[in-house]
This record gives sequence, C-alpha cells and structure tokens, in this order.
Amino acid sequence: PPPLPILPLPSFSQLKWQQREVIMFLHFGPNTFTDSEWGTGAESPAIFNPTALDATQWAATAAAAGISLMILTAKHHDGFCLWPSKYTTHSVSRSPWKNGQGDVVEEFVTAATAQRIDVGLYLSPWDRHDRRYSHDLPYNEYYLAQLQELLKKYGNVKEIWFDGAKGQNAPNMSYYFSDWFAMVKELQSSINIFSDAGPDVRWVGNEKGFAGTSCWSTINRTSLAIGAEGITQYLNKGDPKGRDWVPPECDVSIREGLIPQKDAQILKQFKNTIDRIFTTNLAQNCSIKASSQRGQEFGPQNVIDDDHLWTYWAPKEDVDDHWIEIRSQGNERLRFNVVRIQEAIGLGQRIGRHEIYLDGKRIVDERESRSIGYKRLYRIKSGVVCGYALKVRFIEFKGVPLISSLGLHLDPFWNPTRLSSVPT
Ligand code: IPT
Repeated sequence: PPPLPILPLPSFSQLKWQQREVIMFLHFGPNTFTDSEWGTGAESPAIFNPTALDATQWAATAAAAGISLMILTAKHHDGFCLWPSKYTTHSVSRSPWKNGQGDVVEEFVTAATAQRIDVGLYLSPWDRHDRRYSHDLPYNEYYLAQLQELLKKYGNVKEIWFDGAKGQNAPNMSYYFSDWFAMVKELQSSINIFSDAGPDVRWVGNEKGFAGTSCWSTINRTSLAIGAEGITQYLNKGDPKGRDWVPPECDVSIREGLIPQKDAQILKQFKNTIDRIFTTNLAQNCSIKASSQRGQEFGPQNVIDDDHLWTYWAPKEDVDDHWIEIRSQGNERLRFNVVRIQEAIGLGQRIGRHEIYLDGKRIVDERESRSIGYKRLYRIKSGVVCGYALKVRFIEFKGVPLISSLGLHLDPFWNPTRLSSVPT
C-alpha cells in the first residue's frame, strides 16, 4: 500500500497555487499618480486619469514571463475603487478617465483571460477614505458588500489578498475576518485566501523576497493574528510542529503604472534564466539508487520522471537510514551548481535535517539544510562542482521521506564571485 499522509495536508487549490511558483502583483490606482505607496484617502478622483492604461500590456508581460496568475489592487488604503462599486462614489465612476464609464478591474480580467492567465484581487481592509471606517459594523458590512460585488461580477478569482497593513486612524477598528472569509469561499470555491494568518497562503514576513533558511509550509494559525506585531520571524520560517498548511508567499514591490520596458525585459530574462537552468536535469542520465524501496510502485526512478507531485520514491517504513543517490553512468563526472529536491507534499511536509554529499564530501552547509517542502533549491556556494555521485541522506523526518523529484542543474552564467555576470 502507499504510505499514509501525515497531517496537515495542502488542499487541492493550495497545491495548484504552489505549482504556479511565480505570480504578478499589480499595485495600480491613485498612488500611481501621486507617486506614493500609501495614499491618504483625501485624493480627488480627478487625479485618476490614465492616458496610457493598457491591461493587455500587463497580461502580455506576464504571459511572456510564464506567469499564470496576476493580482490587482481593486482598492488600496486610499479607498479609491478601480471598479464602479455600487456602494461608494469614491471610484472610477467619478474620475475623468473614460468619462466615468471605465472599469479597470474588468479590463484587467478581460486582458488576463485572453492570455489564459488566472486573476486574483486585493481589497484593502484599511480604508482611509470611507466614513464608515472606524465604525465596526457599518464598515464591515460595507466591506462585505464590496467583496460580494467583486467576487460575483468578474468570473473566477483564484487568489484574494487581505493586507494586514492598518494605520492609526482607527486603532481599535476590528475586522470580521471569519465573515469575510466565509463569504469568499462561498462565492469562489477554488480561491486561495492570502493574509498574515492564511487560511490558505501566508505572508512571508518581509517585502524583500526572502523565505527563511528553513521554511515550513506548516504553521499554527492560532499563533497568528492578521496585522499583528512580532510575528514576522514565525511567518518567515513556519513551524515544523504546525497544525495548519499555510505556505508562505513572497512579495516584492518595484515601481508602479504601465510596466516599464526595463522591468518587462528583466522579467523575461528571469524566465529565460529559470528555463536555462532547469530545462536540463543531469540526473536524467544517471543511475538512481536508494537505501530501500517500499515496493514496485515507489522506486527511486520516480524522482526523475515528469510528475513532481504524485509519483515519488518511498523507502521502507521499518528502516532507520534513508538516503538516495544519483550516480553518473559512465566515466564522465557530473558538473553542476544547483541541487533541486522536492518532497511529495500531497502527503505532507516531512523532512527536517538532511545532508548532501558529492563523492563523500558535504557540499551544503549543515545550517542551511533543515527543511525541504515543495521545492528546495541549493545553489552550491563554491560554484560549479564536479563528481560522480551525489547522495542525499535524510537525518530528521516527521514520517518517512517521500521524494517526488531530484535535479542536478548547471547555471552556466552563475559565478559566486561575480553575481553581476548575468547575460542579457
Ligand atoms: C504588511 C502588512 O502588515 C502585512 O500584513 C502584509 O499584508 C504585508 O504588508 C504584505 O506585504 S505592511 C508592509 C508595509 C510591510
């Protein structure tokens, strides 16, 4: 029989989200015109008058970069709605853009859908414009009405962002998260909800793009409150003892508006770099050996097939020493600088400490190899290494290690002493 999963487990929608790997987030609105990150709420709708708005350019940029989901700020902290909400006049309906007849959310959804890109929305809980804000019940009702509007009107929405940012204008204002989330799930059954506390995706704890050196998709939601102080370290690392499956999402902001040529180009290069590194897996031509195998179906060959989720190597349960080895078939040494390891997370995240050896020599720092999860990429610090056999030994695990994919890759342009040597 197959091994039993260990709890907690990702939902089907969370697995789909995990496989996206790269998501585009568009922060567009009055801030674009005032060049600020947080508006005050006092901005006049008159300032929202884009002359070059082109949602097709956003979607084309995303498509060229292989991105499968784009998220748009339908309303940021300034309270201005990019769609003509029935519940406020502080929206595109009062702006000169398209004589008040425009709808950015609709243009965004149409453009994304035309490129087969899924959409996500951001609706800021903190609202510095609406007068209901600071009155719990009226504001929560207003917010619910807008959620309902957005999630009914624009088709499938695959991710929704609940930003924990909250200013001092109403410090005691409470949000009815459980009502909001229930509404969201009822209207969009395969959506993933992002917030500091999930339930489906959590913030990674910084806006610099860094996940913890150890990083667990598991965490205890009871230790998290949306917008709370002092939780960023916990969010960053997750919790090997966590009872909830809430993987982290990294967000990094650059600049706003129409996507500048320079950014579109770098994004394309980013995709090319990923393709260049990962299209060839040197392990593909190697012999794969493991400490034990659970039965026919669970052999080590599964780590080099195309399925990176549901076919995996499983060792026997009653053995303590678990390892897997990739060995060059001929006299040629393997030459690589990236090691990729993926757990079969459909059955839970299991692996803690592990060791990676090339011809018997450790090549990854002990402090940096304490979790794996969906996909762990080790860039070898010393640069390109050569050898005949790579062995991964599993030292700590919550249940027998299940490996869905292993890769040895070469990034020909990466040189540890000259990080700037990326070609154009
Ligand atoms: C920060 C929020 O506090 C947090 O809840 C999350 O939504 C995050 O943004 C997303 O980047 S506020 C930011 C200025 C650090």
